[in-house]
Parts: sequence; structure tokens; C-alpha cells
Amino acid sequence: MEKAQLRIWVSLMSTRTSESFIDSNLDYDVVVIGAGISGLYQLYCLREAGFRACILERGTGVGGTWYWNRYPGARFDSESYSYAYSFSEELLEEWNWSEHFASQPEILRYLEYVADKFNLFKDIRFSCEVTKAQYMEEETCWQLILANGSTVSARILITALGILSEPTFPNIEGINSFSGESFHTGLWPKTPVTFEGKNVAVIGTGASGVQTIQEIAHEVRNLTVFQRRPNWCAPLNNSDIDVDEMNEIKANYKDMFAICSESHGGFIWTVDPRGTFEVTAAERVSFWEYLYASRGMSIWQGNFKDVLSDPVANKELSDFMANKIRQRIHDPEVAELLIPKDHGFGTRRVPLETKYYETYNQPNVDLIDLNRSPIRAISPKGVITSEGEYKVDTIIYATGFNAITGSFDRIDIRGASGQALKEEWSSHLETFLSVQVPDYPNLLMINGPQGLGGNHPRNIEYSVEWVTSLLEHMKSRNLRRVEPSISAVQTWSEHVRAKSGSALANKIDSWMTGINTNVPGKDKRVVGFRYGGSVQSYRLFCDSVAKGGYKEMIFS
Ligand code: NA7
Repeated sequence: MEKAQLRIWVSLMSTRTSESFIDSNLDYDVVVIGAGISGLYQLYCLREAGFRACILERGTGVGGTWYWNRYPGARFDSESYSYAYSFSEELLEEWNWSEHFASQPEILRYLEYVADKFNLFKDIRFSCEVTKAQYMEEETCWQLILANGSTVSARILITALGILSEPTFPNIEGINSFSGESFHTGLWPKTPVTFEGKNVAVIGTGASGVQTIQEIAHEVRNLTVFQRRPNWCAPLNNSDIDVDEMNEIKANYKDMFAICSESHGGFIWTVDPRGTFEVTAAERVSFWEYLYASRGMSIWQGNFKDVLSDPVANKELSDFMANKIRQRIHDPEVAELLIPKDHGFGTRRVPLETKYYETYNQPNVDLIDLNRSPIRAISPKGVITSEGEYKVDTIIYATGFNAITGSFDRIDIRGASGQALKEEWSSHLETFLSVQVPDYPNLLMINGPQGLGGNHPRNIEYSVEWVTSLLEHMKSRNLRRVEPSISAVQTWSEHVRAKSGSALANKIDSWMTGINTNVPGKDKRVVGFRYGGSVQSYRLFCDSVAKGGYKEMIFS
């Protein structure tokens, strides 16, 4: 071949390479951030579909939420088998759960087993914190900068960050001056922590606080719980699973997952089609007694159809739950402190408990009402409220997370016009299907804002498969760039707002409505922070986009 011809050929090839989805100049076709439940399955699917992919993970192991939340008593509040991956029959057959609601160590073992079984470890880079992600228009790729200064490039960036992965500490003066040990439930150390003989403070009574309190109350010398707002808790009713029961569960997996895809939130509990007042008072109470004695979220997710939307029905149920608390607590004043007065049952995330209320009957447990005596400061010796100082050896912050957008905010994500995603979202939070954001081409989110709540792994599997199909669509047609159209984003956001209408939960301050009093700017409820519709309506929308050839998205 003549030199001039060779030059033309090389230049043709390089044009051809740069015009195809696959570009060997890039480090990867797809980079996934996060090795939790979403990231692991995403890596598996990408590999099956023939993409060069890797996960960047800031921790030193897989598991995401279940890697970081190692606090005492951490466990599932969805049934273990309904929370597990469903994509592999072999995996379903092999894995045996020891409890209906597995504890964190067992969950982590499961996720490590999955990563090992599908040989995922080889493509996960641990201790890799992504600090910046910049979309490069000319190269049609994402350039990532890691905390160690190195860079990684990929055609597509998938975030699998989790919705509760940015722990927040309370905004209290002197928090760093404490001389004892202090922990956040969402950043629990791997090394064992003992409480024996110690005076311990727990700040926060959400799901993590409740699980921690009931677990350590028997071990500590004295436990002081600092409560701002009580939550409505329901009995977990956990129990062991023996071999026969596990075999029965395995035999019914297909039916169980079918129920999950037919239920509103992806759980195994489906809403009762009757209205609260369509039955007699005696039938109502007997149904609620049955649900109170049933496992997990039954009383929240399997209740009468109107209890989470009709204030009168909700009040009736809340009164039933309040009486349960009164029956279980010896001291009536303590009982009243533990009964929420500012929201009805099920309108915030319901912590599931095991003898949580009885904990407050123990002589070594005190409940401090922060509404009466707010925390003024943390001192070197403990917690100072308006009524005095509580000297403790250990402080546990069970103060929650900067939900959903918080994990994006910690990365400086810049789109095609150079705008920071954090700034973009601080003025208006809009997505397409919770998967894409205009001006951030080739950025795909698993369970981003405006996404489904409920039983996450069920939604994760669906979203990961949807995203993988989109990428296969692009690869097979040599499409290198994808971005949602503005009109598609508007249509989706209108749909999200419409679906946020009737649920009482949308009128209450909680992380589910975008509130976190410890984060500046997160003091106003965001309509459609999460998708309020059902699993079915979400999937119907996404399926129709895929079936219609992704007309709502702009490819080039
Ligand atoms: P949550 O549910 O957000 O709970 C956080 C708790 O911490 C809640 O009781 C808060 O009270 C309390 N909190 C937060 N900041 C403060 C300050 N500054 N002072 C006193 N108390 C404070 O987080 P979790 O980790 O328990 O659970 C998160 C999710 O994980 C849960 O919903 C399940 O889905 C699993 P507040 O209610 O705001 O008055």
C-alpha cells in the first residue's frame, strides 16, 4: 500500500472508530459507579451484553447500603427472599436464607456470594471514589476524575449510587469536641464495637435508630434516646426459616415474584380492595389485629385501600396503632411521647421493630423529648440539652441521610454545557423516567430522583434491564449519544406530579419528600421527589418508551 493510501486508510479507520459506539481509545464502554445491589446486577448485564464495563466503588467491598450500614441490629424489613435477586434461577436455588428478615452480616455474605458466583470482582475497582465527572462533547464520552487524581474515560456513565448513601450528621454545635466514641449508623466501622458497661446516647428514632436501640438496650449500662419526632413502628414478627420452609419458598418463587410485580410497591403484600369503612368496626379491628401479628410491612402495604390516602381512614388506623403502643409501655407519659402526633400511620417510612416499645420499660433506658428540651450542644462529655448535660461514653447518630440527590451532590457532575448537576437540581429537579437528565448526555441513573420507592431490588432489576436494552439499542445502531428531549422530560414530570396527588405521605416532611433539616436548602418538600405511582404504572411508561423505539430520546 502506498504511503498516501495508508494515510487515507488510517484516517478513514479512525473516523470509523470514532463514529461507532465502541471506541478503543476510551478506557471502557460503560463505567458504573457503585457496587451495591444495582451496580452488581448492572455489571452482570453489561457483561452479558458484550460491553467493556467496570464498577468504581469507594468502599473496599461490595454491598453498597449493606456494606456501610453495619450498625447493631441492621436487618431487612422486606422479606429476605422477596428482596433477593430474581434474575438467576440457579442463584435462587442455591441460596438459603436463615431468617424471614435477614441481618446485615447475612445480607453482605449473600451479595459477596453473588459477586463471586458471577465472577464480578475482577471488574470492580475498590477504594475508587469518583470526585468529578465531566461530559466531553467532542469525544462523546464521560471523563471521570478519582480521589487519587487518576482519570477514567467511558462512552456511558451509569450511576448506581443508592438512594440512602450520604449519611448526615446533625447540625449541632461542638459535635467534634466529644471525647468518647461516636458513630453514624450509616458509616459503621468494620471492627467490633462493644457497649457492655457503657453509657450510650442515641440521637434519632427512624428505622436505623429503632433497630439500634432495641438491639443494644440489653448490653449497655445506660441508654439515653434523644427523640425529636417519634415514628409509627410496626412489629417485624421475624422468625427463622428451616430447611422445609426454605424449600417451600423456593418452590413458590415464581408466584411470589409475580405478586411483587403486581403489588403497588413491589412487596409481597398487596392492598386489600376494601375500603376501611366498608366493613363493620369489629371486622376492621379483627383485620388490623391479624395484620399486626403478620410479618413485616403487611400492616403498611397490605391494608385497606384507603388508609394511606383518606385522612379519616388513616386516623382510625393511627388510633388503633396508638393504643397498641399504650398497651406495650408501662409509663403512660413515655407512651404518649412515643405516639406520633404530627403525622398519621404510614405517611412516613414505618420502622419495623422487635420489642422496641418494651425497651422503654427497661430501667436502664431513658427517653428524652427534644421538643421539650432541645439539644444545645455536644460537649466533650456528652449531650447538652436545655435541661442539662447527659454524660455518656458513646454517641450514636442515627440521623439519616441526604436522600436520593445527596449521593449525586458529592460528585461534581458537569454536563454538556458545563453546568453542575448539583446546581441544576437545586433550582428544579426533573428527569426522564428517573434515568436521564437533559444536558447530561450518556449519563444513565439507576433509581435516580423521581424514581420508584418500595422494594428496591425489584425496581432495580427492572431498571437495570431497561438501561441495558437501551444501550444494546445504541450499540447495534452505532448511536454514540443519548439525551432525553425537553418535551419528554416535561411529559414525564407531569406524570410524576399527577401520581403524587393522593398519597398522604406527600404532605408530610420526611426524606421521602426531600426534607433533611441538616442539609442547607433541603427544607422544602419537593413534589415528585420520588415517583408516587405504582410499580405497574412506572413500568408501563418505561415499556412504552422502549417499545416505541425510544422516540422520546435524542440519539446521534
Ligand atoms: P431517618 O428515617 O431519616 O431518621 C433520622 C432520624 O434522626 C429521625 O428520627 C430524625 O428526626 C432524627 N434527626 C435528624 N436530625 C436530627 C437532629 N438534628 N436532631 C435530632 N434528631 C435528628 O433515617 P434512618 O437511617 O433511620 O432510616 C433511613 C431509611 O433506611 C429508612 O426510612 C428505611 O427506608 C431504611 P426527625 O424525624 O427528622 O424529627
